[in-house]
Amino acid sequence: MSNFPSEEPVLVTCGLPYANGKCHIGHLRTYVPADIFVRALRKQGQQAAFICGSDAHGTPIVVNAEELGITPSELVSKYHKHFESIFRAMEVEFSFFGNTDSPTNHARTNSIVEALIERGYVYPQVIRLAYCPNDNRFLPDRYVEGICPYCGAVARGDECDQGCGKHLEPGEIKNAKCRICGNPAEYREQEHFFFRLSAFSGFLSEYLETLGGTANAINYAKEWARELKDWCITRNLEWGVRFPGHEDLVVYVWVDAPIGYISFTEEWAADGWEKYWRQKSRIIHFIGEDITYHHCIFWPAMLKGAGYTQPWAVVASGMLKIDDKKFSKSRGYVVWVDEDYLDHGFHPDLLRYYIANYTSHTKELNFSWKVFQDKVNNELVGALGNFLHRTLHFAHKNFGAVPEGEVDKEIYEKIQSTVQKVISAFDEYEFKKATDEMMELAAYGNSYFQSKEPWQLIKKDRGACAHVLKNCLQIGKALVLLFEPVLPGIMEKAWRQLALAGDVHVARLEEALVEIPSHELLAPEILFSKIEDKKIKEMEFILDRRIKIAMAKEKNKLEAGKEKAEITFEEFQKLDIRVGRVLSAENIKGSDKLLRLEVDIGEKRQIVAGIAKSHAPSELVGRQVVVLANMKPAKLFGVESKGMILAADGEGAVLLLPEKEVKEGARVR
Ligand code: B3M
Ligand code: ZN
Repeated sequence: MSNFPSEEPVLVTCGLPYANGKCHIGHLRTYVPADIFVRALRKQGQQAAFICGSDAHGTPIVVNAEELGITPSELVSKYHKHFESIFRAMEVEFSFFGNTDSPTNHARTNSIVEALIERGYVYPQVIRLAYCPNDNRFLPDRYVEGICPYCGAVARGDECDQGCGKHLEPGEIKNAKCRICGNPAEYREQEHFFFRLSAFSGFLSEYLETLGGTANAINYAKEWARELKDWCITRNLEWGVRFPGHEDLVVYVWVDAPIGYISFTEEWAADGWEKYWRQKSRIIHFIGEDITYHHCIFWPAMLKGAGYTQPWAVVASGMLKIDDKKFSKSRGYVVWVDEDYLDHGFHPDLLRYYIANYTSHTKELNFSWKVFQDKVNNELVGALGNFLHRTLHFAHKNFGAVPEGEVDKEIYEKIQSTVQKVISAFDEYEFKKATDEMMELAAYGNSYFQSKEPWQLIKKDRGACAHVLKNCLQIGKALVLLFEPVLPGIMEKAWRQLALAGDVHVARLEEALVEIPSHELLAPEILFSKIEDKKIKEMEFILDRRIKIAMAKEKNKLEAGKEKAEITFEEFQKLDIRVGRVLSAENIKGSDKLLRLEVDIGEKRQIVAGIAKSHAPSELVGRQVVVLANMKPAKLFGVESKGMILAADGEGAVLLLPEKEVKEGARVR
């Protein structure tokens, strides 16, 4: 028995992307499977609303806007548009894509917070908060950096993002430093407001027994529900939803962000939203597993407290890796959906398939261009594309139409059992299993075609050959219906090539068992093409270069940040710095960085300098340079070096020059 269609209305949501940066594959790990799931529901005759929107508030937005010198609202509007257009391009089709700064969300948040206050679930308390005496302000969430009190990792504000992943309450972080000026923070007292999460411990323990979704979310949540701390739900910020009655406070972003799910439903269906949020319904949240606590603990408690319907399932995706390294924008391990994928002409469906099929939804997904190429070439081109194309091509060439005649019972049974397995895999949010089953039907089709040898049969028995092709075309129809949720764009083309009427996105899965009608066929076009090695090399080069640039930046930042200890004038006087003139220069064999120079510094010196990447030997000869003459001699690549050429960090090494020519050997002091 399948879970769908159900009597209760179904609402699927995706975690709201912060509107503060571009969309990368890490985001898609949640959005693509959610979109596949919704399309699969519709294929089973289940109506479903699909809701998402930009997360416009909180310090992730404010800090980034401040760094860019624009207003939070400008930042949000820029990235809101960006996400909308990427989702459209990736065929992630939300019923509604809202913005948490909308008047509806302000109003809904107010009404929920007021309900919680009225019911006694919110109380004031004076707490100690990080405060920067230099910038004269409190330091909420991402404005502060320090050490996680639970695991000792470097953490920011409200989250131990590099270590244990715990949510951190204001004031909890150790060794707090201001992120604006870098100075140590002080602690100051102020009144804030708390949500009485601890009062929901009993409710949550029971609720989590019934909550559906993936085990990675539910099991963790059950552990956490045993011991709950109240949550501080107010912040000292200008940008956000005002806390009722307090002009200087806004609500914590994790209050108004999930409420966005409700207000977007309201904006989408003004009269219809209550059937999802006030009555029995199936609310299914797709999220990244790092925000499980917010969705399985905090959010259901808030909904319960304010009298709203709680989620029916929480589906948490595992994290993303790039080339087996932890995903990291700052370290360059990132694949941007526009500039690294769509802009290179890759079809969105290929990446959708990769995301669905690489591994189970709850496991870590590794993205590498090589594996991407293999999966596209072997599975989409080699199995699915091959079957559809050879079938269509052969049928068109020899019959010009879908042949008349019956489809074998055995073929229907195979299709039927595949459909069943795919549906039960979707019921368990097992997108890999579902797509593996679909691919298995393509493989079955290929071996059926191969074993029947229609290219021989056509010469001997045209009728028998037509029968084989009819069976293949029926399998083709089933494949297109099955794959539509995963490959909506390409399956739309295939549907037309099969001369099928109506809209493939609306057609139901049960039609897979309805005989394909004998329409005329047009010459089929190629549906999937192989990705060349050259293209993959290019993509790997782009990723590699980004990682290298990020590493260099990181190194420079570290070095720039290192304050050197003071020295005395006597210590400075120990340096023998002189102006010299380059007499000769040449590359050193075996090294692409080093040059061997002969420099006149009042005496002739041989110096090895690491400047080959930025300077050709010929452009150096005759130039004046500045040399540290009493550098301890060293051997580099077997060449002795007595002295060091001075240069500034910049684009490569930037050599120092005296303001005007001086005599060789002139001292620098
Ligand atoms: N904006 C993004 C994240 O932490 C955050 C999600 C909100 S969902 C209500 O993944
Ligand atoms: Zn930690």
